[in-house]
Amino acid sequence: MDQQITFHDYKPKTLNLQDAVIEGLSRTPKSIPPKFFYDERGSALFATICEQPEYYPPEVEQAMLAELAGEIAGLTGTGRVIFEPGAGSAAKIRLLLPELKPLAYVPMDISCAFLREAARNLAEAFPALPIHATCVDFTHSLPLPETVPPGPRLAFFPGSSIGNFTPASARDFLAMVHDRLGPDGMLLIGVDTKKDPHILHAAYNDAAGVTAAFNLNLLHRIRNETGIECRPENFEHRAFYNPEQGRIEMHLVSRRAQTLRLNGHRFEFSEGESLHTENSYKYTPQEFIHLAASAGLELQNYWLGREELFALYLFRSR
Ligand code: AVI
Repeated sequence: MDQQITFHDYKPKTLNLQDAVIEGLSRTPKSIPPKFFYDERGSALFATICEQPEYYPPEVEQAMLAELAGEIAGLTGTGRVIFEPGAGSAAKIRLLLPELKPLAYVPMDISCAFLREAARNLAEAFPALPIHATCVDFTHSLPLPETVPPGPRLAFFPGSSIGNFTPASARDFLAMVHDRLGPDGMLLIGVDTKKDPHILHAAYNDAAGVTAAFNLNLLHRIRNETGIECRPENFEHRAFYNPEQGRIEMHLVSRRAQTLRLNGHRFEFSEGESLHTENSYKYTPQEFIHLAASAGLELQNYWLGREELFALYLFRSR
């Protein structure tokens, strides 16, 4: 089975948590980038978020992929090279493979160990699929290894991960995808829609408290990995929809005045002061189609899922 998989390590730089913490806590307002959520416990908590009834995106998107796979294949044709930035467990692509019948699949992920395991599991389920597992920080580059055969390309970027970029960096990322697509390339992307703020609020404030635990885990991680003097119980989870910005914001709010100390640095928090941990932008179809057009992508088709909760877009490179 292993001849079916080639593995390519582009040695993504390990993220320096301590530098990011010092930099982020020195800012006004204080912030830490959301990529630091995903240590082992954070990734497990995110998987549990995806099972919460209030967090609709995974369920709606999966139903759409399963239902639309044949229609999507009718538009893309078969025999493409599919690459998936941030493929993770490569679960969603399974819904498309029987219809899209790709020439090769290139999962890209920053976690090499996780990627290897995902590639092995996928190879077991799809023994005829050539897999070129590519360990890379996809936010910086999207290399296609030399072993990848020539052929028209399809980028797959599900899960509304694009929502965690600012609109300006989303445009830059889509432009990088566009450059990788080459002639006749296509992009299939899942994007969360703007909707009733109550639905959004519930999705990021689930009753079981999993999203709160996910957010607070950032402080546990920072404490364990940098040794910062910090009591996570002195912070609380806050997530709300910001209609001016069109985004969910997640914050950790200080329950009291407190000082966090790290390597001779002191970071003062006043009571109620927030540490901004994530933005999750939501787009109307019109807004997203416009954003993608600014990155050179031309709309081929789009679909709205149950109650217009989520959207899938298929673009062609111009
Ligand atoms: C990974 N990303 C698309 C999720 C989102 O909805 O923005 C991360 C998340 N944060 C809290 N819940 C889920």
